[in-house]
Amino acid sequence: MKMTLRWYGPGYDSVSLSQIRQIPGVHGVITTLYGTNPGEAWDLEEIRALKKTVEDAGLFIDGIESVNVSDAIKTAGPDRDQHIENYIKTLENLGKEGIRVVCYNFMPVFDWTRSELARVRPDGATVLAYNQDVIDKLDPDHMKESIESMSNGFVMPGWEPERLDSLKDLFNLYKDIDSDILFDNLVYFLKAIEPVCEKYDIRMAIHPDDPAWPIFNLPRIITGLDSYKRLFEAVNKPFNGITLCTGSLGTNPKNDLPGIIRFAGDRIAFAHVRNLKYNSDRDFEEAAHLSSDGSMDMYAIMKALYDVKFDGHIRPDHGRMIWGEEAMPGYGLYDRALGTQYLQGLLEAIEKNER
Ligand SMILES: [Mn+2]
Repeated sequence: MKMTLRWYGPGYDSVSLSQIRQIPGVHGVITTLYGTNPGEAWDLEEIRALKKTVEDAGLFIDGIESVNVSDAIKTAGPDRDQHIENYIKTLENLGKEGIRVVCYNFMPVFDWTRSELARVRPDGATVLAYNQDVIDKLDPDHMKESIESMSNGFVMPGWEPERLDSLKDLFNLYKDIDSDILFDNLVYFLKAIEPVCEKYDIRMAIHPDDPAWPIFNLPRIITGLDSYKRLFEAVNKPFNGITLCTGSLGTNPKNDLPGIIRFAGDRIAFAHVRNLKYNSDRDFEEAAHLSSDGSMDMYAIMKALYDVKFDGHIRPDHGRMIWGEEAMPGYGLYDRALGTQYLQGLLEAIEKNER
């Protein structure tokens, strides 16, 4: 397992590569090419320049999160095949630069959804939180404003303003898309990119839906064990992998995370490991990575990853905002750095104990 940190690139991230370089055990970053829109092909020279920036700082690009899939691909719109061709070009360019893991998601309209970006916890830390009653009362058309007003002036990943400016049109695109159609569109996409992934040995790592149930009447297809059974059966090839994200799958307390890890096994191409605290079945908040701060057994999660011989890249996920840091909610330096140390500590203990 190689420890990484998500990094949004110069001009977008409050955290610098030199800071990341000083976190013990961190091998590289998970990043993306900002300024590109879903559906466009990424330029080889721009990928090279990003790679050089990261490598000059003594780190590696250990994976891309994300190459976003366009709404035309998700809805089988008129531009679908052109966008897939562009996606293939992007994968080819990433493959030429030795980048082998690509995270993506197939969520309609909204990426991850939270009702609060700065809920205050008893120790004064602020965290992202979700309350179903608040979401149920919310007009999805105003989701953009509500997220923007809470995001400290940062552009939140998945909530790019250009896209969300036309929310009504977006909802319209999905009005006839149920979960079976969405799943078929995912399979169509995967089959189309299979040859380029196999040529360059790229593993596609689909991120689970967050939260792991339908919201705003939009379908969700990657929510737990049954989704993975269906996904692996539909495209039974090693390139068709997953991002094991405990924070997203774990939004549903019925998801047995170690069980899912053991089922997915070598299809886990990338891992996001973090903790959540459930306050009720309608309300949860993000917690420190430490097991006792939340509701998850982080030891059991790391042990399961060890047992399935997961040897890919792992990163802590959303951190709490602590020590007065000002950053994109969930993506400050301090708490995620603490997370890397805790997860590596668990792993060292597991490895030495097993030897
Ligand atoms: Mn995640």
